Amino acid sequence: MRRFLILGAAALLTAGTAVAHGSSHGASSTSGEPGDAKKATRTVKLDASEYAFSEQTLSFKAGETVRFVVSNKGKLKHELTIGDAAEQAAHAAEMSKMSDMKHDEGSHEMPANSIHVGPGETRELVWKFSKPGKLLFACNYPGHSDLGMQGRIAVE
Ligand SMILES: [Cu+2]
Repeated sequence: MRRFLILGAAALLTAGTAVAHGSSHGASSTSGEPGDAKKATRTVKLDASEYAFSEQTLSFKAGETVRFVVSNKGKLKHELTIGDAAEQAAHAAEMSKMSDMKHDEGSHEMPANSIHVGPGETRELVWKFSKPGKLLFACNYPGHSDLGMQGRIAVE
């Protein structure tokens, strides 16, 4: 338990640094852009639960549009954010500022690279990967990614 607390504190520090340096956050992203579902060439199904996604590593080609279909099989709310480490940290910092009660979709501006999925729900995020690089997918509810809700995306 103590180890998780230390990891959590480290994550908060990292997130704080990212925000202080004004990392980009929003539709224009280094990791890609919102995609058109009609142009999707792949569908990736991800099950979310406490505290894991059903996949840990994904790989795509630059220029590929991917339809992520996320089913929440757990009892808590989860989310999926696609982005580089700085984007994940920025969104995690934003989410840690608000209580779970208030953090419903619509109560704050969601970045385009993120969807929330309530228990029992299935929702989709369509994302176009623009260039090669190493990205992450994660659930940014406080503590969830440290407990295992994260994975790697390689774009070649
Ligand atoms: Cu989660």
